[in-house]
Amino acid sequence: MIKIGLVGTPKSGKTTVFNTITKSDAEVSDYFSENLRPNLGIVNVADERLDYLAEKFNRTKTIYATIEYLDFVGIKKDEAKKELFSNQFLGTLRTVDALGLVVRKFNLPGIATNPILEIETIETEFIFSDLIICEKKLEIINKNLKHGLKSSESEKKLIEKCYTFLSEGKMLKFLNLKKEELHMLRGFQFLTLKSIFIILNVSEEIFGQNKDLIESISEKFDVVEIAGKFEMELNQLDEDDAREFMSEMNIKESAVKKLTRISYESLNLLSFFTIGKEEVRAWSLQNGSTAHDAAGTVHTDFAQKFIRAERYSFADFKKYGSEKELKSAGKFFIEGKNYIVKDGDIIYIRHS
Ligand SMILES: Nc1nc2c(ncn2[C@@H]2O[C@H](COP(=O)(O)OP(=O)(O)O)[C@@H](O)[C@H]2O)c(=O)[nH]1
Ligand SMILES: [Mg+2]
Repeated sequence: MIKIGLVGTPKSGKTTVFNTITKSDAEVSDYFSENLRPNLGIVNVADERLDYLAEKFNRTKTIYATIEYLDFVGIKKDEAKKELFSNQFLGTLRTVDALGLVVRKFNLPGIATNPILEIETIETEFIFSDLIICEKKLEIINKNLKHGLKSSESEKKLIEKCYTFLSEGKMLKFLNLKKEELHMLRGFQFLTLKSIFIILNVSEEIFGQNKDLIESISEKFDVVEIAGKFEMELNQLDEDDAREFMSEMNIKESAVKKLTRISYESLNLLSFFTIGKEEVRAWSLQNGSTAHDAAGTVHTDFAQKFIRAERYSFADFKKYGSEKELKSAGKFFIEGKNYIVKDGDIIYIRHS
């Protein structure tokens, strides 16, 4: 399951956004912002294609792909520098797949809004946090060298390169590291290597009026604009009423849909489907993955005992209507381990 961490400065509306998309009612208050454990919520990835398949195959269960959201405590300026991030906070934060940075563009009494500064603050904290890791690693390497213990020269060089880049105030994701280098760095779980996107949280009165700001943010990051509090309040209403309020405010896509889309985009994910005896199911997979990877996603055993994958595309299924018709049209394919899975593939894994 994909894990998205909601991060940001205190009172940027992280918990409000969390409540909006998970339809929960975690407390939005100062008290809870002292709570170190993040709020957790799981959200289905809506997909009309899967609904269509459930109906056509007459399956009683529809299992959507899911995203887990973690709503973290606010990050204050200089916290990382002073090594004030708790181990628990950092430990959990480092396990997420992508970071959704919630930025405030609504008024709070006595605090001005400055979205660009908020983004820079969090960037700086993450850079510091990674810098400290590099520093500690280099210390260990140098100490080992002094004691005549050899350590990998290429690793030392790589960490030094990262250290220098971070010292210049830049996130590692912009260093254009090679695949092997990324592999070597995997264990460090650097925050600035993670996918990161911006959730611009605005008050409903100014929704849709932030084009310039969004443009300047998007020079560096993917960004979505949502009216977090407004949409949270809509959770109390039934769907038709909520839709009407949304269209009055000219909000065309719900926050949860936007976040799903941007999560998939920034993690470069696709969806494939399986048709079981009782259920249709959607799975998420990184673009460029193979049929063997897909088998492993469904079940570790299926990857080990992989024989072949039978597959057809959703678009073809819609056109031809049945597996039989797909076969006679030559649109039902038998694939080996190395087949590159496409978005919308319907796959059956044959295994021993
Ligand atoms: N006007 C407005 N207020 C918001 C919005 N989102 C959050 N708030 C308010 O901002 C305060 C902090 O929100 P909270 O979600 O607890 O922020 P967190 O500290 O980032 O988790 C609360 O009083 C919220 O009601 C929004 O989109 N518009
Ligand atoms: Mg909060």
